[in-house]
Amino acid sequence: MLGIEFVPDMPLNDLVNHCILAENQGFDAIWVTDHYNNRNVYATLALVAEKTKRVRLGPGVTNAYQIHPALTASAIATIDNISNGRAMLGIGAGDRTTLASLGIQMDKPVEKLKEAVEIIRRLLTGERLSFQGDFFRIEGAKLSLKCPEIPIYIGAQGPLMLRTASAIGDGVLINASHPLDFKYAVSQVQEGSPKAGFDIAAYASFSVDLDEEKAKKAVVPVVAFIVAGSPAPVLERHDIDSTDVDAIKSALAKGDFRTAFRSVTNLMVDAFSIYGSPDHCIRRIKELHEIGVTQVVVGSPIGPDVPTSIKLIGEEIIGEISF
Ligand code: F42
Repeated sequence: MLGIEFVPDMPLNDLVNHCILAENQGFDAIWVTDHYNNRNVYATLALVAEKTKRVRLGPGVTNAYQIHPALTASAIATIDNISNGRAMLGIGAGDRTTLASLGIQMDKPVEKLKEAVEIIRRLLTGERLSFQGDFFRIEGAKLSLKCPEIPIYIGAQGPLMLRTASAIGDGVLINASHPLDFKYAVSQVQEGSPKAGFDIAAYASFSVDLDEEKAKKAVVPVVAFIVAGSPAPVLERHDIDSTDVDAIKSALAKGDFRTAFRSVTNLMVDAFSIYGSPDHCIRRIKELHEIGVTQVVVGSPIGPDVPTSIKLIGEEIIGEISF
């Protein structure tokens, strides 16, 4: 399965046009990111649902710190209604920096997510729910619509979250691009005894163009931010030198993007993105599939020119992917 990620930081007309193009080019799924500073994820999804016919769609990913699970259940059920049953829900811990900027502390993310997912699932079945958890207390809540079939995907990178995703989810969205990271992640997911048909999605930073250098240039800024936010074990897995990482972090902290982007090494670009010609991207996607990945989500930046890259994926890549 091939999905695509859009960040609603652009005029919605543009985003919707990209989605229509992606659907016409044969993509199976559209994931819209959720950050309060961008256009609202459900308003965006409602518009995309209206203008598309076949693709599955959902937030990739929302969280239970900013939005109560009952509201998430109601919002995704509404998207399911508008799209005639095409909704999927991506939910994760939430972005630590974004939460901090709203004064929200991310305590016990795994336990909180488990409660949230249970509440969402039960409300989506139409149950009148009373629930006494450590984080949420609910007395006789009931939705006026029910959609028990909506698949729930968990955004996960850490070992505990990956194992939890396979225990409570229908799929997992793993923010990574390199086979080494997926060898590790898939082993963790398998430890959690995933149900049959569990979808392991690679939420990858992706840039495709006929000109490899152009593809690389487009992905470097994204990689700089990924490197700056990656935990030490992930950087060590790729033999990335901590002094190289510090150079990027301090430049980003000063707002010196030129220096930050110039400090991104080839090793970093290879570790944290899938980029280059269609043939190279096909090889990488196949490698991930051999490890156990069942959906690749083409994530930011997609390419130096988004519509051109979507067409290139439709014309040259999708036909070569058999899962
Ligand atoms: N975040 C957003 O805010 N918006 C997005 O649109 C978004 C998209 C997205 C897509 C794919 C994806 O994989 C992630 C995405 N994210 C997005 C980020 C997401 O919200 C999370 O920040 C990210 O997935 C967190 O990754 P993580 O699996 O590493 O989990 C964190 C919380 C972590 O530290 N996990 C550790 C682990 O091993 O899994 C363990 C944490 C732990 O042990 N917690 C315990 C507990 O109960 O939670 C106890 C600790 C305590 O507090 O005492």
